[in-house]
Amino acid sequence: MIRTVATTPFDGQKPGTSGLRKKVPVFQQPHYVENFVQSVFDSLEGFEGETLVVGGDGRYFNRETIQKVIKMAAAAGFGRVMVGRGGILSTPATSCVIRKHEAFGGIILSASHNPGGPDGDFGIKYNVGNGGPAPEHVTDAIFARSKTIGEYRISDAEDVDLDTPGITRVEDMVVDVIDPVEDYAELMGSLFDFGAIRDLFAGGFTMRFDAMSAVTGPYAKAILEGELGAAAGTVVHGEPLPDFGGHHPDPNLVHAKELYDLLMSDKAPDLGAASDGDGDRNLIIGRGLFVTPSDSLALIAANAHLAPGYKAGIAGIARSMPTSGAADRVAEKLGIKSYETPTGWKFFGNLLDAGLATVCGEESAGTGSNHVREKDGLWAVLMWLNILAVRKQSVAQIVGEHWATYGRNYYTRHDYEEVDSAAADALMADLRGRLDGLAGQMIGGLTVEKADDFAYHDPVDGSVTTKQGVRVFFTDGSRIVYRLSGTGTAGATLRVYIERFEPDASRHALETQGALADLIAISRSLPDIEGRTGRKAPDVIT
Ligand code: G16
Repeated sequence: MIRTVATTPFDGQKPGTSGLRKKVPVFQQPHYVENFVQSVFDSLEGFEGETLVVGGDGRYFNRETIQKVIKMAAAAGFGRVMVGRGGILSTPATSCVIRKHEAFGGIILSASHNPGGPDGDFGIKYNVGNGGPAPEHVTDAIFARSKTIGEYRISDAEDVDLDTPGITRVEDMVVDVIDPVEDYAELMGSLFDFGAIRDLFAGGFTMRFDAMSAVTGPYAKAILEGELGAAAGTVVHGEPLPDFGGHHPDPNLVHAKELYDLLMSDKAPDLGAASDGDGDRNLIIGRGLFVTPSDSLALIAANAHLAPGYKAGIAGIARSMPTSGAADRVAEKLGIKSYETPTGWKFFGNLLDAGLATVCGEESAGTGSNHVREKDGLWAVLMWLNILAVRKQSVAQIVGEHWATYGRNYYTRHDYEEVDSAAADALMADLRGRLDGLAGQMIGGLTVEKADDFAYHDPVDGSVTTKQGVRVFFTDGSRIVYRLSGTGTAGATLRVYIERFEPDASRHALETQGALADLIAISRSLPDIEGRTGRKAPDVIT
């Protein structure tokens, strides 16, 4: 039976950079999940009888929420829900399933790289029919609805058995429990030269893939160890755990330190890689060399034609504004366009749908292409394996040759986490207020060329998105960017992105923080980070 339940609005159900993210206890409040899911459904039109894809990264509260979503989808009139077995579907696999089965949309339960468990984070994202994150006009409508909601509808049917593949029903709606890996693995097989990668592993190539006890374990085991013949044990932390084993499932040099240390040691395998909570981020480390996500994007763009799915070349490259300009140099050489978008994968959707860009990437460890409408961690790893298999060189040789050809963009991001929100807002407001007067000023030995607050004009739908980050450009081509994260759940996270281009190959082997030392000092003094936030140094450096 379908029940209508009276409710009252909750404050703050505003989707951020990537869906609604809050602490688990917030989501556990009675009606909290239901209010948000009903607000999503109330913001959509034309889904009667259509298919909704549902899955999550397996974190704490995943299964309970999936049951609610299924029962509410039945009450709302969806014709079918496709749900990953065990409630598991990585973010890119969800995008793949939505596209392949021409679903109306999908609900992904994840807070990505944020920690999980009873006191950790949880999240709900809605993806539209192209498989990508809901664009801003949809998330704005969801937020507006959440502020006025007075009731929701839910079936009182028994819970669905999520562990047995096959078809059941809730009310009139079909529930199809699907293998979470199958469609995705098939898509990867169509894009990459699995034969060449098999030969690479057969020839003794070694690798460690750290799934960080998150969603990519089953995918990586099936594809790397199963289809491609990587040695058993290549995938570590391969079981998705509700609390990710107590770690942040964030593939960066801080949270994947064990992997990094291994790759810097004399026991290093040829390649180290990792993915995050929901499988859309990636980390690539060669023997003795970390590849920054910005460089990885540029390298993938320059070498994509080596993979069968991209052999005709790429149409364009898109990167988020704070991502380094390395990819732009590749685009220039290839004679294709490059696009600069605000942070948030949703901004790539129009460019991909319109065929303007083929490869996209972000400094925040996200890389992907037009094969789905999400960034895709395992895709990036397979692309690297394909490139390594064809070029028969080490990661370090490939990166070194890339820098020699295009120059090197030294790049680092400094994060100040859980800063007092009012102090962070004031810091940004002060910077914005000073933008007009910065040009021509000499700071720490460098001269400011121009400064602005990034605004994006979408070339496809004409929409304009403003206030996406303060950019300070220097006359030597260096750049510092300031913005507040849209994915945190406690206080504010100030992100500072620092970049310098170095064309001289004899200066390509410097240590990154040292090579950027003068800019790093300016990045702290210009907005007086210590005075305004009390922080002498960042919490995380990547
Ligand atoms: C999300 C978005 C990305 C964004 C990242 C960091 O990634 O999808 O586009 O770059 O957050 O955003 P922020 O700097 O606002 O914290 P994920 O992997 O968390 O879904």
